[in-house]
Amino acid sequence: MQYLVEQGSSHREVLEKVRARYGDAAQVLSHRTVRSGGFLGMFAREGVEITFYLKDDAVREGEKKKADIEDEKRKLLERVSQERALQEVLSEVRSLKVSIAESAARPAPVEAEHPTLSAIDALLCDNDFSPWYRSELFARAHAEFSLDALEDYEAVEQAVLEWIGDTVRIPTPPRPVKPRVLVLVGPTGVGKTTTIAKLAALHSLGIGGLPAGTVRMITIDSYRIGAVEQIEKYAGIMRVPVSVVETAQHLRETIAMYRDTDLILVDTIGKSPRDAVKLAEMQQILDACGPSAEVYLAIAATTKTQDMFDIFRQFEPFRYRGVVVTKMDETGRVGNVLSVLAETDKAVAWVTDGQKVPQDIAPAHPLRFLMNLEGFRPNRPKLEERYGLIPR
Ligand SMILES: Nc1nc2c(ncn2[C@@H]2O[C@H](COP(=O)(O)OP(=O)(O)OP(=O)(O)O)[C@@H](O)[C@H]2O)c(=O)[nH]1
Ligand SMILES: [Mg+2]
Repeated sequence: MQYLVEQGSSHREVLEKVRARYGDAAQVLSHRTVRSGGFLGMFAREGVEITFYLKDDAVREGEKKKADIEDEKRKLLERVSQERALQEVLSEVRSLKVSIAESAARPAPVEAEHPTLSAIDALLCDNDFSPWYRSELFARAHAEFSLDALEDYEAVEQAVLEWIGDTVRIPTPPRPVKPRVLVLVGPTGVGKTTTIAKLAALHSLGIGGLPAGTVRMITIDSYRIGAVEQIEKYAGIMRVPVSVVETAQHLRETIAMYRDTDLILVDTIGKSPRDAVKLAEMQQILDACGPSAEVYLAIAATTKTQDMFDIFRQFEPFRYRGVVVTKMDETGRVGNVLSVLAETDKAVAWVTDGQKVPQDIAPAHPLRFLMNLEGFRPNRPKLEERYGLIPR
């Protein structure tokens, strides 16, 4: 225990000093009268000296407080460093997310270790083939080519082109019905009306794989400014009649009225694939076309792969029997179209490659895609042997 001493002129003064400094912890042990000051024992003044000690628990209390403060400090520091660590983790997670997104955008690495496969992989990337499609091709290349065989670049390139061509599925000819009702759905501005006009012209002339016959166009697009004028203009040029309808019921009646027509082509309003309400209205329109109506989804070749997947999925409830790929002339890269078609197992019925009506449309054929691929050198005669000549 530690003893402490304090002096002052009176007992009260000393006690106040002690209390002020140590509070209740100070326990007075003794006090005595002392003489202080003066010179050689003369003129000294009388005073009081108090001896005291500090209570143990007070010391402990003090120490505890000190320890608590230290503890608090330590906890605070820990919290700060945890917080910092958390921030670091969060920032790492953020950068990881970014790099995952980037690597998803970038084609995934495939096993393209052989120079031939690396070169072909680079071409596939250039042509916007999806990572899934590329990895399928490479799995097949690994299964079918030995290391020696991979040395023959042209043979591998040719085989890959054939495998790509094999994934292009053309719809089987529909059951003959009269009238054949063909409906085109799809996002806004992809070329539905133009395609309807092209098909109408081909059919009335009996070219492009469509038998000659009577044709009528029906449009339900009376909302968009200029939509009716657009199709009426085509109708006038090609001498194909057109009807404008406004409701599903009106459409049903119009189809019934023209049941002797060979082909009725129904042009619909462009739908944003995100507009669920409008898509529901579309279902009523399709129901009005009858159970044997053939629905085709028009999609622009310039659409980004992921958007194309979304569009295919959004229009899925309409059970389209095939796809029309439009605006093929606007891109040299059709790997996106081929990947999405293959991945969703959809058939492609026609391709369009320009604004001219009716010239810029043709029935789909594997070679139309294969001959369009950037950087590949397709052996046309060999491919024609496999897929037949491109129909005119
Ligand atoms: N380059 C190119 N342009 C095309 C093709 N098909 C259509 N277009 C053009 O694309 C634009 C839109 O065509 P529309 O036929 O009006 O498209 P839509 O899908 O009917 O549009 P909405 O009815 O508004 O949804 C027009 O300028 C067409 O000339 C094509 O194959 N290639
Ligand atoms: Mg239109």
